[in-house]
Amino acid sequence: METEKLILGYWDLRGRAGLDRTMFAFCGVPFTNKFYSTPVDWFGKEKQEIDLDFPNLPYLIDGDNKVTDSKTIAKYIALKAGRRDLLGLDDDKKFIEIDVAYNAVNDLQYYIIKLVMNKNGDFQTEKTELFEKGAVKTKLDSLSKKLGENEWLTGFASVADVFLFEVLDLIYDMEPAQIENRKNLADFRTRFSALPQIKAHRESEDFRDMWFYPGMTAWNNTPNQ
Ligand SMILES: N[C@@H](CCC(=O)N[C@@H](CS)C(=O)NCC(=O)O)C(=O)O
Repeated sequence: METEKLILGYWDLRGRAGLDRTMFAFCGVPFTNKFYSTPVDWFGKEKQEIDLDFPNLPYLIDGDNKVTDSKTIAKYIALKAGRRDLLGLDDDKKFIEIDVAYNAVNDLQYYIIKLVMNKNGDFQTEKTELFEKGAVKTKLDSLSKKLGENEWLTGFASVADVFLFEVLDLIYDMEPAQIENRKNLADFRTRFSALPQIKAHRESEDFRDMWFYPGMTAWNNTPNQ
């Protein structure tokens, strides 16, 4: 019987590791956060010394298994939990459908991260463009259409739903109307966050609600900023 908890290394915030923490909670896999509070904590020494093929944050350590990339870590957690169904591994068609949806959500996250990382750009103008006419609008509309009246994005629970929740929650914190105006996405977000294991996680010490470090991005957790 394994007793050692999996270790998730990341900054002391939500960021990209939110997906993995939510996935741990969704699958009921215990884990320990290893927080890096300052750049020097990670870049100073540990990044050079840690035994990872591609040193980065987040990383996951499970005994001899060492994994990087937030999206791959989420898949590893599903496997660890014996939830191959969450990856569609029981059916080729499902596997592809989930992966397409997972990557669509990844695109959405990419647009938002790119926007907030551009500290010296015209944040308000770029945000309005992206949200009202650009790539964020298009992708949210497609995700809303794909979800339709279903409970889950592809019709059955998958890793794509966990990622969708994370990114919808980020957009909600940034611009609540973007989610509120798409009723099925708003209902999905409410439903997912009310799942007992997700609610418990969000009230636990493992949860972080700060998306980015203040001062390092064009946006921090204030709605409509
Ligand atoms: N594709 C990677 C991107 C990882 C990444 O960009 N990590 C950022 C934080 S979100 C970082 O600060 N990495 C530390 C480093 O570059 O060593 C993932 O999704 O995990």
